[in-house]
Amino acid sequence: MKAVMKLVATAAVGIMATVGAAQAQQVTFRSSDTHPADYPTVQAVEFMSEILKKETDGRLSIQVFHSGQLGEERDTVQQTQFGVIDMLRVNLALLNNIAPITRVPGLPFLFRSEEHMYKVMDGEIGQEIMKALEPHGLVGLAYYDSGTRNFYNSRRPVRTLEDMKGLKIRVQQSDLFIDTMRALGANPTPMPFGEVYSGLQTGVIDGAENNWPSYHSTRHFEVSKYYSLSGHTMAPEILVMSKRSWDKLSAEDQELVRKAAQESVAKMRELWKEREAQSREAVIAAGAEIHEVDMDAFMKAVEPVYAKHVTDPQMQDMVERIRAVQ
Ligand code: GTR
Repeated sequence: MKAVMKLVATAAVGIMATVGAAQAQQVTFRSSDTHPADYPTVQAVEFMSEILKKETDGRLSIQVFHSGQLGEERDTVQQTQFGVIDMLRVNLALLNNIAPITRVPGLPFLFRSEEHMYKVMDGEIGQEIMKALEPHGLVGLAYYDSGTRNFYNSRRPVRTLEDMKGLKIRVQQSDLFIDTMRALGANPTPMPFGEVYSGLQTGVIDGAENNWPSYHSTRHFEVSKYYSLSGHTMAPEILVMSKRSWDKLSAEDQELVRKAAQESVAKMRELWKEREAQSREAVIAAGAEIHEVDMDAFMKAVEPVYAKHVTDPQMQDMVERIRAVQ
C-alpha cells in the first residue's frame, strides 16, 4: 500500500513538473475557421502549425477549431479583437466594416485575373491593407485564396441583369457586398454563412454567391442548382492574429509565426487549385447547371458601387495602383 502511495505521489509530482515546465514555455494558439476540416484554409493553418512545431521543438503550435465551432465569422472577428481567440482565418469581406481599406480587393471586377490578384496581394498593397488592421486589434499574417465568387439560386438560370431582378440573394455582412448586389438588381440579404443552407431550403432567400469549394462543401448546390459564372469579386481570405496574443510574443517568436504563415501560402494555393477542380466536377455531377452571364452589362452595372465606396484619396489611389499592376 505504502509503495503504491509513494508511486502515486511520485507520478503526481512528475506530472506537475512537466505541466509547470510546459506552461512556462508551450503556447498553443487557438485558431478559428468556419470551414470543415478538409477545406484548404483549415489545412493550410494545420500545415503552418506543423512548421511552427518543427521550428520550436513543439513549443509553439496551433489548434484549429474548424467548422465554425467557435461561432459565426462576425462574432469570431470580435473575439479575436478581444484576444479570446488567438487566430482567425476569415474572408476579407468580414473586415470591410471595421477597416474600410479592406474593401478595395473585394471591389467588383477589380482584378483582371488570379495572377493580377496574387501580384497585388503579395506586394506592398497587400501589406498596406494588413497594416490598416492593427489599430483594430488584428495583425495580418497571410492572404489565402478564395478564387472568384459566382451567383447561384434556386429559381432560374441567371444570364442577364434582367434575370437578377427580384431575386433575394444572401450576401456576407459587408456594406460593399450589399451594394454590389443591389447594383446588379437583386435584393441583398446579409446573413451569417451557417444559416444559408436552411435559408435556401425554406425559401427565405433565393440564392447566394460563392466560389466552387464553398458552394460544394456547404452542399448549397442541393438546394440551389443554377450557378452563374459572374466572377463578380475575388475578395481573398486572410489569416489574422489577435494583437493581444501577438504582443505577448517575443520578437523572435513573432518572426517565426510570420514566416510559418507565409510558408503556408504556397501550400494553400496548391490545395486550392486541386479543390476548385474537384468541387466543380462534383457539383456538376450532382446536377448543378452552369450558365455564362452577360459580362459587359454586369461590369457596367457596378460602376455606382465604386462611386459610393471608393471615397477617400487613399482608396482612390489604391484602386488606380491596382489597375496599373501588369
Ligand atoms: C467563403 C469564405 C468564408 C465566408 C463565406 C461566406 O468563401 O471562405 O470565410 O466568408 O465565403 O460567404 O460567408
